[in-house]
Amino acid sequence: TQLFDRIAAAAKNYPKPADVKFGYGTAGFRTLGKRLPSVIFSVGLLAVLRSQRFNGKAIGVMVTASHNPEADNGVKLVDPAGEMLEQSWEAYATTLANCASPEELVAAYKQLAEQLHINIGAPASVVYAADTRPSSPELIKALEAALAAFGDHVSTNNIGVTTTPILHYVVKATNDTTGEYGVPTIEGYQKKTAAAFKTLIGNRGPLKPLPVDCANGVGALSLADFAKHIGDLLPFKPLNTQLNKEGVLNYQCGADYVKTKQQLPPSVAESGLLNQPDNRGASFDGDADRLIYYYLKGGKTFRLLDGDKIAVLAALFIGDLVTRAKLTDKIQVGVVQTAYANGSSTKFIKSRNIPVTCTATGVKHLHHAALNYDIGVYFEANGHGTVLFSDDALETLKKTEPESPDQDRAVKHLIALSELINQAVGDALSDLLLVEVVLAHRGWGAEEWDAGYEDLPNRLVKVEVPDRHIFHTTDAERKLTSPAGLQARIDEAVLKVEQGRSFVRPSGTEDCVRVYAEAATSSAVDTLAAAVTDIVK
Ligand code: 16G
Ligand code: ZN
Repeated sequence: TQLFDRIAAAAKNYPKPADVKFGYGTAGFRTLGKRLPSVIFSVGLLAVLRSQRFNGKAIGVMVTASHNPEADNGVKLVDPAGEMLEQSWEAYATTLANCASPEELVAAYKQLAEQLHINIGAPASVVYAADTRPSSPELIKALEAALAAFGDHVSTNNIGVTTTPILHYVVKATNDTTGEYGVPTIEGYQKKTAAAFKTLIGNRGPLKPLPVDCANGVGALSLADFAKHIGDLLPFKPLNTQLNKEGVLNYQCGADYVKTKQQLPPSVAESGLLNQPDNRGASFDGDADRLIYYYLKGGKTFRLLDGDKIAVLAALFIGDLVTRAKLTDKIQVGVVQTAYANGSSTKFIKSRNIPVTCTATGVKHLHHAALNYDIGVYFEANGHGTVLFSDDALETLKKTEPESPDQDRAVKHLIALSELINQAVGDALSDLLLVEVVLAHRGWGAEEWDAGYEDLPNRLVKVEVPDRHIFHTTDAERKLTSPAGLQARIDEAVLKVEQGRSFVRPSGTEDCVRVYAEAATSSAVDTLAAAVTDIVK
């Protein structure tokens, strides 16, 4: 009861704003930063319970709102293996966050512990970090106030201001009792990644300078840090690195800007760094878990190299390495996409005999499906993704006794790739290094990378509807089951255009439904998108 008193006393400093209903969605809690202190406090309590549920393994708490505007903030929980919080616990997070008073919060917390048979006096461990948002320090204080209420039996590790994927890495490394995954610090991450990168580049460096738009976010810090570990092997030209200036985070820059607007950030255009034909550039989002590449074809025309292009580049390269390692019968490489993946990319991957799985939108769904392959490449078109190596695949690689120098190199490169690529979550920095490794090995520039397949013209339309909750989907969100009759009408519209494909799903992050359409020509896709939008309205 002393514990409950301490929690209640601390919670008094973090009253829940009235008239707000919080929900733990696909990306955790996310709203205006100033509304969030009470939410973060409740997340601290839940993190402790979650850790106790795993006998004291470390749980991660990341304070970030990714690509959202600067005034927003958010929080996500990270499970022991470095993955997103298990879905069944999202409802518990929502329950605690919506308690109207300290008394209600304590009662809900107590009830939850009883229901889950968790001993609230057991040891727990929480690792946390924040991005560069101005509201983050206040929110971290709220988190610490919740953790402090538990006293000594909760150990905490504040890793400071860093990227979302580095926090995931530290959680995974902290809980890895074999010690093989890596040293559980930011520096451990940087060193491990740099060592793998050097192995993979070998004598192919130094690479051409690479402009990187850091969205004026925390990626600028980790990029600068990382650069120190690799010397001039890959000279970065960092852009949008202003971390102390108000109002610039994600503003007219970053991966989300580029993907949504399908154009260069003005700052990147003005830098002139992309004007030489074949110079590639990259953009991170605000917490550096999303990556988009691009270039100007012939020094002029903007060309997007998005998550689909990265998935294709990575999957084909890894597939070739597996062949050269003579392990095609033991290691299956597969790709996981969502319905937003361009149809051309899916067709292209299948034409190379690589299996493709389609899942619902949201990282946790892709991540889960990727675990079914020995090496699972997963990317959302928006640039979030990674490559997962199963324990079996790693074991097979380590056991292989190569019979030729080429086989030996292929095996070593696959092992180094598993160390380069963040095994916990999508990571803009490690994905960028993956892209650079493949381009260096292939001897390709952006244009050759882009040449594999041509995207079908596509449109994404946001439609405001009176109630998005009446929209239900099936088949990885590719078909509507309700409202009744809508899907049949969409099917009809699709049949009217060449190479047509369209689907409708309720957004998980905004109050709207999204219409996606693609077709053989730009005018056909306009027609299709307009027709489906009309059907939905
Ligand atoms: C969230 C998801 C992202 C997805 C997006 C779709 C995570 C960490 N993030 O931001 O993967 O692409 O939602 O948004 O899972 P929507 O539901 O509004 O279309
Ligand atoms: Zn992000």
